[in-house]
Amino acid sequence: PQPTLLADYRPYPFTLDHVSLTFRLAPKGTRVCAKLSLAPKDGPADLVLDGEDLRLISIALDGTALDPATLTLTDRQLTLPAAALPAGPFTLETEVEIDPEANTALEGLYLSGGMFCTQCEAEGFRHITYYPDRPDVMARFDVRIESDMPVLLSNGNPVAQGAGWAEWRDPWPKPAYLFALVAGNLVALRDDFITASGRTVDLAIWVRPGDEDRCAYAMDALKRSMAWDESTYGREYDLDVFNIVAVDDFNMGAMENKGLNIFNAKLVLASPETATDTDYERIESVIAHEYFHNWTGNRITCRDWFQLCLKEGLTVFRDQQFSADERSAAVRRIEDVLALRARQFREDAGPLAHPVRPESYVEINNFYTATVYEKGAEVIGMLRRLVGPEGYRRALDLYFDRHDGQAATIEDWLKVFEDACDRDLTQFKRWYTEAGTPRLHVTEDWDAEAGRFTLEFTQETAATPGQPVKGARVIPVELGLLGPNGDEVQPSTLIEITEPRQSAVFEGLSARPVPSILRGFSAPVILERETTQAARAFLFAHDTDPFNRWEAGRNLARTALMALARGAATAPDPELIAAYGPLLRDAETDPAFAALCLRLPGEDEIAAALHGAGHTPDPAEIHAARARLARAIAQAHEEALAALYIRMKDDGPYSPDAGPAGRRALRLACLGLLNRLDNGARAQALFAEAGNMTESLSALACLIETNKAAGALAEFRDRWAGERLVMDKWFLVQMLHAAPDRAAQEAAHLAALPEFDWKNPNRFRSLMGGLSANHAGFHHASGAGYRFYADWLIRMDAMNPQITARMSTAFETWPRYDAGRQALARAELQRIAATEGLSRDTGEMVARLLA
Ligand code: DPP
Ligand code: ZN
Repeated sequence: PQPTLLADYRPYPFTLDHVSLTFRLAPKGTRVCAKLSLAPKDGPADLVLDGEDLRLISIALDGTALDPATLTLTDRQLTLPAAALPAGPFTLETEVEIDPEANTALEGLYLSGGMFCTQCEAEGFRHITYYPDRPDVMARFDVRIESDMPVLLSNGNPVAQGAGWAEWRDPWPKPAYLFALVAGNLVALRDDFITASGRTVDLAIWVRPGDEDRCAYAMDALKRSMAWDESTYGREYDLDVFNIVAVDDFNMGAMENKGLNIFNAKLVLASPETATDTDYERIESVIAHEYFHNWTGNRITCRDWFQLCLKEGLTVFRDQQFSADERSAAVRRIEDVLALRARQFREDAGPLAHPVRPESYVEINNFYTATVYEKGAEVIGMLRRLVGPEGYRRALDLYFDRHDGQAATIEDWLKVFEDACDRDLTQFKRWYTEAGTPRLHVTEDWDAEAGRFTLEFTQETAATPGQPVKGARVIPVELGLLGPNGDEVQPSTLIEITEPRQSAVFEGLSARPVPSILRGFSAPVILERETTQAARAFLFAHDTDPFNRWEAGRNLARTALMALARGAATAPDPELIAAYGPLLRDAETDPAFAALCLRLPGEDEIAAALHGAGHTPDPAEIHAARARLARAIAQAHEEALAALYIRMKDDGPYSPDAGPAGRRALRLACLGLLNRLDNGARAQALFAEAGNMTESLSALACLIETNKAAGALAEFRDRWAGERLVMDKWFLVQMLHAAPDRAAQEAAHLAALPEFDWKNPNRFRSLMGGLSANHAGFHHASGAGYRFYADWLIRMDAMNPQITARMSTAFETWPRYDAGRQALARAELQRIAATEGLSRDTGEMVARLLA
């Protein structure tokens, strides 16, 4: 298939003012009537409408049926020649038939558990009707739904309804990807919100009967999000109603359709018994994310899909700001950076690397990536740092003023910063156009006589696919200097690196300082410092910037693990083990922070670091090194860990708030280490008494690791047999913690169980995602992990290409490993590539993985 190129963008030659849609819903034969009010923009042009898997029943121009001979119909488009069209405005009416029941790809209109629902981003609407399915065509929608389902929902405000029908009108022009329709047997949790200007908005979260008592947290998060967007960005909601629907079968996390957000059920439903603290935290941030899209995405949308980061990077940045305000900012920053490194740095370092704003795609669904989302958010964080909070607010106000109602570009976005802050962003724009994670190398020089401390920075970005040469980036580096006793001798200051090589000089110092560089992770770069474990331990104990304090501990641990894993050290680093002493003594002042410091770098992170340092990672050795270090830490600090494990116990009623969740996180981090010594004894007791899913699941993980889980797993399975979201966890935890030598076998065993409803994306992701996250299991030298995984990708591709393509990214690190593993992985990718009838989605991914 031909790629679509950014350089080929042309405006649509027609305006589409208004569309009216009528749906006669039926599982097999749904009829969709569409009436489009079109007008040529500048003279005659062919009218090209997108449409896939549609059966055209009738088509009429200005009320007169069209002779089928006048139109060209392919399996992707319907074209009416310019000569057949009037010179002025006209209406085009079509009726098509579609088959929601057969729609296993879950794009367009489909059935989930007996309910009709839609997913139109990015190009799902063309599976519903013939339409200019591109984000720069924005129209007002009127929708009529006819169905015997009790609840019938669409975008905008309700107009009227009766037995078997309902009508909706969305007053705000929108692109088709924001269209949504839901029809089902649903119940609602209702509430309302009064906006800053005093309008009442009716809020409802729609779920299957029986789930209504699991929506309170999502509703609370929604109301807090609405208030926050008013107070922080001055953005008010703009419809009379806001509806959220929870759906069991969903390709993504959630979708910001105007006035009718559709969510993967796992990001709405929560009770203490069924959801973990992490689930609650994610629900809060995704509810916020989708709500924030109302302004950043819907009121201002993207001109074309290359601009996806315009809405996603900004909206992720906004949801991160929201969570930081609602919870601990430092903890949230550390979690965001962990996720960024685990997913985005990994992507940037492999065959799938692409710029935040790509320039070419075959299937746009393949670009809903960590680079577009998370790096897109980092780029905005850097902009905010460079222009300051006031400059940022001015720029955002200008953005909303200037572009409301438009489909905008990254150029438009940067221009508002240039205009509002009087700054040239030409060089900064490279963050959007060039892929790859810059390496920022720092050396120190201390001139004792002059009292002068110099930091010399050099930056370099490695080649990525299609981009052999990179320019220097603008890198905002927040840094401070600490004196020998831990006092801050140079408070945090922002240095802008713009050159390939640049230095920063600090005068008037009485002793050699220890620099704390890249505070708050002020830029998404890999910082390379020539430093010692002792200097790291010093920062881990004294840094006044919490992010860098955590970072120092992480570097200390990663360095020790790398040495162990490649046999360069024979025993765990004593400097590291000692460093946990003060941390544990002080842990209660910020339990969530201490819990993060106790978490050792994961195996994939160690593998990436080894590869980055020029070594070939051995997954089995990495696994062993990590186990060994954890055990050594547990042995050295057993008493302190055991005391904290008892003191962090919460006897009150469960609350998902940051405070109690942080205490649980610390307690469970202690459990994870103690489990290496007590052979599952504490985990056994905790599993028996746990009053919430956070504790149950951690206990279960510990029991699996100590090979004591048979009884607990059976009990868990019996208790939660009817709860899909909980059973997903049951699959996931077993795969994450399976012994590497048995992981593929274990996966095959789980996949053969009747509960493995693989067509459900969440269930499939639990098992396959769990296997690929089991680093030493997936990358087992036998190739059994690769083989099993590829078998299932091939099977899933015929059912759901989008999920398959997304999951194929498990292979993106294959060039890191030894020749044997490379050959095994390559063979599996080639086998997938050779599959007959492979989807465009997966075809593009495996081609890039093999390039
Ligand atoms: N636009 C959706 C989001 O919020 C896509 N899943 O990220
Ligand atoms: Zn989004």
